[in-house]
Amino acid sequence: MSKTTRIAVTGAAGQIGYAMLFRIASGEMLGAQHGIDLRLLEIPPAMDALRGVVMELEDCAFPLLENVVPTTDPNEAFADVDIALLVGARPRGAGMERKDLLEANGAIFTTQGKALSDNASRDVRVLVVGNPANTNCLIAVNNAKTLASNQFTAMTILDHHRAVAQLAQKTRAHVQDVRNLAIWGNHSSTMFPELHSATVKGIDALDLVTMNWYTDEFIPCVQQRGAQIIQAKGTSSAASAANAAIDHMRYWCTESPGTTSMSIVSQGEYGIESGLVFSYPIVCHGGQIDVIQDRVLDDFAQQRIKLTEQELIEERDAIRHLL
Ligand code: NAX
Repeated sequence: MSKTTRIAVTGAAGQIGYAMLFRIASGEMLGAQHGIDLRLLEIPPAMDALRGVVMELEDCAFPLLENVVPTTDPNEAFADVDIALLVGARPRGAGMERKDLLEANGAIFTTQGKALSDNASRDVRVLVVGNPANTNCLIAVNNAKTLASNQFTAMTILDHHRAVAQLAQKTRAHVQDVRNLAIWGNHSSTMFPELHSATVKGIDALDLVTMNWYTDEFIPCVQQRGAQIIQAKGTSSAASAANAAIDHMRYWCTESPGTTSMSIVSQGEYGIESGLVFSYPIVCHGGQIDVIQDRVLDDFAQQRIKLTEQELIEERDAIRHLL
């Protein structure tokens, strides 16, 4: 074992936390050479449930798991962490408007951004999963004054995986045959799953499917997949979200198997307003995230991208006082 990696997980007693922690502790995120030190953040009403999760982690006797600290204090949770997975968020309650949801989460991510800034390792990598993930990430990064913007990301790789699976099914191919697909924009129903550069077994995806399937079935399916899962099973995606978060962090720390999608703080790539947390086609190597810069986007793609950018601008404007 070469080093111990300290990993904070917020919302650790929730569904995604439960689906994620055991896989992290078994080494699936960082490999067998990293010892794991878990810092688990929850709110007071969930501490009993979290204690149960900690007992189960102990009962697995994972060889890599060196330490587990459950806490309700963000400063303690983020002390010297190398990785922070911000999963916990306030769900939309009855009668809550979108603005109220943004505001309630704003308070959480302001506090957590400051706590990361004050306490985390100077090269911490942060992934925001809790929704609205892009805008929560925007709030966290703007409140983490001592950290760099490229240390913060939000999760759109689940949407990427969903899109890859749908295209593979449609073309009767294997998911590994699908390349260069991308999710643009917000993790919301305005996201744009783009096929213009995608290939299946080296053939342009748009030569294999009809434009009608692309616009009327594929795009809405990927955009609404989370809602479809809630409708089918009564609870939201948890195992697939945990899997996506593990892949996101593994790719970032090592390299991605080709193109993937991540939301990062925009530097204005493709004309997107700088500072927004926006999902782009990404490639990771050597511990770095790079935006793929040479995509050719037709009018249809550009319109879709503008639409999702506009939603992110509106979300940002609603919480501008927190930045
Ligand atoms: P759960 O409600 O099962 O768990 C959330 C946990 O967060 C709860 O245990 C709660 O006590 C805790 N929590 C709330 N406020 C907290 C705070 N201030 N500090 C620490 N913990 C806090 O939700 P779950 O299904 O685990 O989903 C978690 C979040 O992921 C939700 O916001 C959900 O919408 C979001 N998702 C994001 C996805 C993405 O692709 N970006 C996909 C999956 C998921 O929908």
